[in-house]
Amino acid sequence: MKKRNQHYWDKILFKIPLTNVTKNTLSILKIFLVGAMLMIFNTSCDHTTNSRKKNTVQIVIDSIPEGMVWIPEGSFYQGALVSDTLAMNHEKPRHLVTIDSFLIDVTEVTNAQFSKFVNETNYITLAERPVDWNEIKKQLPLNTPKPHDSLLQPGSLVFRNRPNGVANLYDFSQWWSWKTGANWKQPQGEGSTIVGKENHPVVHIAYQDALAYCKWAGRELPTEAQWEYAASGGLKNAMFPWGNDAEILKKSANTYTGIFPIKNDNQDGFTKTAPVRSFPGNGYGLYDMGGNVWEWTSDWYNAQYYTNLNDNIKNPRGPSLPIDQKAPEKVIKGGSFLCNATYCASYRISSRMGNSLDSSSEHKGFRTVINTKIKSVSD
Ligand SMILES: [Ca+2]
Ligand SMILES: [Ca+2]
Repeated sequence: MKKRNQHYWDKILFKIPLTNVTKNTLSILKIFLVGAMLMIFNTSCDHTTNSRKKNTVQIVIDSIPEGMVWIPEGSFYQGALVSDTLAMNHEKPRHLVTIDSFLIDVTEVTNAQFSKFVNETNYITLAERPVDWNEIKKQLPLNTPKPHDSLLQPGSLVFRNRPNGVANLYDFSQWWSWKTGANWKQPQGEGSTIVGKENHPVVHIAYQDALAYCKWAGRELPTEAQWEYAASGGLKNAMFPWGNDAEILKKSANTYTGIFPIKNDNQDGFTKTAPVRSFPGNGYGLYDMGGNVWEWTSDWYNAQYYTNLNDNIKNPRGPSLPIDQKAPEKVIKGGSFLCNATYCASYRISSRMGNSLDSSSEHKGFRTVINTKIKSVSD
């Protein structure tokens, strides 16, 4: 499948000056493309559906694969602490969850790891794929005009500081730019490179890219509950992966220090991604659960999901459907190098955000899990 979908059209609708086509025409295009995307998505996400069923039975393995740690079964409270003044409504109410044991990557998937996958499979990420107009127009009204070629080039979203300030902190298009040529191998667009960044997290990863890697590696994406349980590192009532001390943020996670999005003062040592393991691990030995790059989970996003849950649920896997099936979103967790307390304190464990499936950007990656029981952890 070589198609660009919703986020591509979001970009040309809202980010790129319209030339040969009118905005209204593009709006119509978008509506039809979202519908088409849904059909495509229903096929491409069979893995998710299957894993939902399959995951009720854990596999048994003999030893822990390199680069993973075993998270013991247990119970925890998912969602925001009552004392968390930064929490949003969709993080509430806090509810008791029981989780089976599983294995999770110690770090975000790195460029080196993703390179190995690509070298073995020749996989092409969504951000690298050109828009195939001949394919897309089959799903559009007859005689829909072809957009200008400049709007059909592969690319992704790249952050830019706005030293002159912004009108508000709601309109993210003020600091995101659609950049032709931006992808996991060229994180900042044409001319940039990952040479020397082999140990940085891979970025510009859309949901289906993460799934493709998981399939190749024999892994899955974590559920939101698994991710949150792992992020706590075994701590009870912790707001952050390192505890409750917000004052040690710059020593604990790669975020945006300074005045977002005007000036990054670089107090934590990194303006973009940091090599994984640059900051201390949490209680389970997991790195960058707060900050560095956002991480995909397998759960559909629904802002009301927690309000409908019973307490003490076991192995929750999120809503059965996205809240908006025309614009389906998955939950991403942990925040990124662009998080800042004044704007997006998503390095908090309970923080969550919905992200459209085909949206990629330079601050979004993933890590994987294996749902497993181990014969003997001491083997
Ligand atoms: Ca930083
Ligand atoms: Ca992270």
